[in-house]
Amino acid sequence: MATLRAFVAVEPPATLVPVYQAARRFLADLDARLRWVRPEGVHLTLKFLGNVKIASVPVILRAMRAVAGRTPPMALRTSGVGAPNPDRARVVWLEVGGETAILSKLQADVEDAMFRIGFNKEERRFHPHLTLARARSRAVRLPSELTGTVPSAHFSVDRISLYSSELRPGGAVYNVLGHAPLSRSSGRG
Ligand code: 2AM
Repeated sequence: MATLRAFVAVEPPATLVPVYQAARRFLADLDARLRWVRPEGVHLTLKFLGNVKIASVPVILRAMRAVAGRTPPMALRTSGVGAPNPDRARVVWLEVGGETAILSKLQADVEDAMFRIGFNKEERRFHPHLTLARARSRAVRLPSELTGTVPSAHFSVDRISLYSSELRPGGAVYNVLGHAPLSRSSGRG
């Protein structure tokens, strides 16, 4: 049966481009050792699904819409360049701040909804981030003065998206398969 590699994520904000460019300038010395995500491909992953049957896409979207329909929109911002392990970084990301309590609840609800339709639970703790680049081969050491070196991008999130990911030699190519709108009438007050 035909499958595709899929994940659930928040789309990149348009306000990200100058921040992305500033991060890239800031890490210019490491450029040869990093493979940068295309700016339009940057996303905030909520749930990596792996290979899914194409026939399951409507089921996944229905489950996403049920969760999104009881989640309010939220205001987020990027808050500096970072990495899980800055001394031996395999990925470089932008930290995400703002209304992350709503985001974390959304991520946990997506995780539960996907588990109920047959996907495995993610073992790793959720850490809100936007991956900008990955090390080409060996891990890189990031400069120590990371925070405050790039401006913040402020953005509001009013939907989540189901993406497909096609692995190509030049890097993954992402396509949006469908959206699930967050509900203004849910949550807050
Ligand atoms: P990240 O960059 O936010 O960490 C699409 O492939 C996205 O799913 C990636 O950008 C990555 O998110 C996440 N991802 C990829 N492979 C994964 C895996 N094996 N397990 C968990 N998440 C993965």
